[in-house]
Amino acid sequence: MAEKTVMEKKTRIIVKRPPLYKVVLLNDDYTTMEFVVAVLMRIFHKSASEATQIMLDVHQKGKGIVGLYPLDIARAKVLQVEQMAGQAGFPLMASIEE
Ligand code: TYC
Repeated sequence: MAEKTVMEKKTRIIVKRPPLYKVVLLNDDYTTMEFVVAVLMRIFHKSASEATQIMLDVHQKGKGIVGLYPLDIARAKVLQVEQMAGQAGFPLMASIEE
């Protein structure tokens, strides 16, 4: 029996990376340095030394980039920071920049 000829259309799959947004941590006068380091380790998976460096940078400059994430992840991180800070009674804030 003759083999069937199957014409297959080639499909080109384009995988687009989502745009990334900066999660920025803001300095304040009340949150303890120790707590900021704990937030950076817990929520942003930084090592103790990375977290300490970022915290000191934010403390000195007023704000600093913590990481780059797709928008939904960035929003979730900001909420987690505010939730963890609120529970501990600190005014620590984070924001998102393009
Ligand atoms: N400025 C705070 C202090 O002197 C420490 C601090 C650092 C707070 C970074 C917030 O994002 C921050 N205790």
